[in-house]
Amino acid sequence: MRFIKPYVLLVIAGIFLLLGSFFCAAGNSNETRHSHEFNENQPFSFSLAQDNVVQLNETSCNTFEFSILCFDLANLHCLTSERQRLRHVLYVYFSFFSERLNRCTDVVAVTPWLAPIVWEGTFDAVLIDNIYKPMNLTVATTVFAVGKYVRFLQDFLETAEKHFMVGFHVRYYVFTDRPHDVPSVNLSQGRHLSVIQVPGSNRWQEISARRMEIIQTTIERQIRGEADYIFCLDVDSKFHAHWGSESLGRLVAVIHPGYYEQTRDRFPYERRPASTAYIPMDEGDYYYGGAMIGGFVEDVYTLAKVCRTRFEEDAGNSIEAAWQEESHLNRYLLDNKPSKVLSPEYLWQDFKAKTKEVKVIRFSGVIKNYADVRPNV
Ligand code: UD2
Repeated sequence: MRFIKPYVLLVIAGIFLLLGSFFCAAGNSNETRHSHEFNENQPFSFSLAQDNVVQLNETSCNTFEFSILCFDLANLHCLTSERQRLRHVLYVYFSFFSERLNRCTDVVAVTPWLAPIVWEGTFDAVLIDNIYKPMNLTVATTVFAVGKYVRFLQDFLETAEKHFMVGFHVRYYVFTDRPHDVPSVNLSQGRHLSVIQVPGSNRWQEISARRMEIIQTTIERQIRGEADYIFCLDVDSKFHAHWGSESLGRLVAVIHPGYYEQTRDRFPYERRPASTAYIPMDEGDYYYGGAMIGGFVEDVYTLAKVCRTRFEEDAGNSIEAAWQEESHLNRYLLDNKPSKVLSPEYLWQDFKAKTKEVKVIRFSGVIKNYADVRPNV
């Protein structure tokens, strides 16, 4: 030490001081950059209040979808112990800025009453599954196969096993006058099938229309105690791609593929004021397909009961609505707005060429020879 001059010591100390301040500055700038990125990814803050209502401090296209998701979750009366987990999941969901919703361009993804319209690219299937799967839900699925329509059951069930509510408990209720012709299809674990015998008819209009009555009475007798949600589907159809928990909601309807590009004066609503299904020319939201209704069991129960009563009232006045129960469904949904609307991806028709908005066909009616399968023409 005695050979080191004091000025050398001063130079070494200076170097250490310089290096120290350099590392400090670098550390701070890293922190600043990191917190900037963090803010960019979290442009919204929210909190779950006691009633699971989410409070947001900013709005965007995504807010619609997000608030409706929360609305449905609130309806499920999530347990308080679940709230912390939901807070996390909802945040992650909210951070998911889907390209289609964010741009709000080629399709409208929300109704004027702020219900989501479910299109491919507007949701994250894995995230939504992560919310609903822990709830241990059972989904009832009703399907009518009366007369020759029993021939459609095999494809319907086999494709449902591949694509429909996979990973959920599903209870199929098959209504038929030919129980012995119901095919045996291998069902995955947690999925069951009940066959319920119903009378045949020599009028297809009656078979189609009586579905509401039978759904109503079967919910009263059986389904109410066995399921949380219900979907009522046409049997002459096949699943082609994922149909999952993104479709769950309090009251769910599907936009008919034949009318999603039409203005409402072109919708085939019942136009005769004498019918209880009557919709004037200047009213109506969408033309909903009768091949799918869904929602909470109790909400679908009320829908079926009201439509059945109105159908019978019309029959008493010797009037049958233009498209039987589909006309009554459309009148009901005009007064009782669905909480979720499925795009025509969830109800396509095989004879119809795919359009550019429809990225995925999930469920589609097969081409059938009406004269061959119906009891009357
Ligand atoms: C339309 C609707 C259908 C219903 C009907 C009203 C779409 C795509 N389809 O279909 O949901 O509203 O118009 O009249 O929106 N069925 C039998 N046996 C029969 C006849 C019918 O089981 O002999 C059942 C079967 O489940 C069938 C459903 O009723 O899927 C509807 O009948 P449809 O498919 O013949 O009616 P369609 O194709 O005109």
